[in-house]
Amino acid sequence: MTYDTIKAELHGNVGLITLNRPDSLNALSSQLISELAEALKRMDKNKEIGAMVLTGSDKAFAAGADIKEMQDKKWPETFNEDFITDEWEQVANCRKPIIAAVAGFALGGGCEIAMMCDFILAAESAKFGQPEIKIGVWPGAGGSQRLTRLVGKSKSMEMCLTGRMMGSEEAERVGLVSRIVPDADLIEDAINTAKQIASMSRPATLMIKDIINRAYETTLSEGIRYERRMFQASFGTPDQREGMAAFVEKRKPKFS
Ligand code: DAK
Repeated sequence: MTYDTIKAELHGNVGLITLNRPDSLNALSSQLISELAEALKRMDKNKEIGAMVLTGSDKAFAAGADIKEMQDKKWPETFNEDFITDEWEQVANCRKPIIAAVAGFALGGGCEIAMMCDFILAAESAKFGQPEIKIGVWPGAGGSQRLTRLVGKSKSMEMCLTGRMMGSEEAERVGLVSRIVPDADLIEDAINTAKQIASMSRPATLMIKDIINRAYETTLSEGIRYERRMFQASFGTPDQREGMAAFVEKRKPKFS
């Protein structure tokens, strides 16, 4: 399948999606978001794929929603048509793990899309921000909520109220990104990390994503209870028997 605003490729059992509107720093137009949602849905359903990587260019992961496209919109049309909601949420709704590989700008909706992924690998050049305040609005795709949960109230308030950008070192220090890698190694590192995940037991990867995300939606005691029940259920999978037998027999597991 080919697209106009993104590239979608397979690297073995990993799906790689590259945002591809270089003239506008990968501004997230409605066409781009539709194509991204479509490609992610396909990859999520494709049994061959175990994990996905979402990336942009070396200049920009994405500089936000397309301001030129949305500048003339009016309320209540935005409200009545639930302005660009469904397809944006597809990133967060994938069941398989998605890694955001971010170089350059990840701003506004770009930062929000990166935070919808399961973790962020940052190139040294990465810059994150929620600069909507500078154009007279505020985050609309989860930025105020996800950024606050990831980096805390003080940092999130400062970022959203001033629109300042956060570089990769600060982003790693405050827990927004999992690791920093040299720009030249970003894609290879992200694909190798995704391949490592894709080589594990599929039910285990889906379950881990599910139980960690539960931590954001419930109390500690309910989350622990959910994790325990799910752990008990792991004994119903062939991969549990294979993984534990392989450990005892000192060999590599062959997950089904
Ligand atoms: N939209 C449209 N075009 C953009 C753009 C954007 N967000 N960002 C950059 N571009 C375009 C520029 O207009 C320019 O185009 P030409 O003038 O060449 O035609 C080209 O990309 C290169 O940009 P610059 O010339 O500005 O490049 P610089 O290196 O000087 O500056 C920059 C880079 C990233 C600092 C700057 O471009 C910038 O500040 N960009 C805007 C960043 C921003 O404000 N982002 C937040 C947008 S609001 C929602 C979902 C999502 C959202 C809301 C609701 N729902 C689900 C309800 C999200 C909202 C947003 O993201």
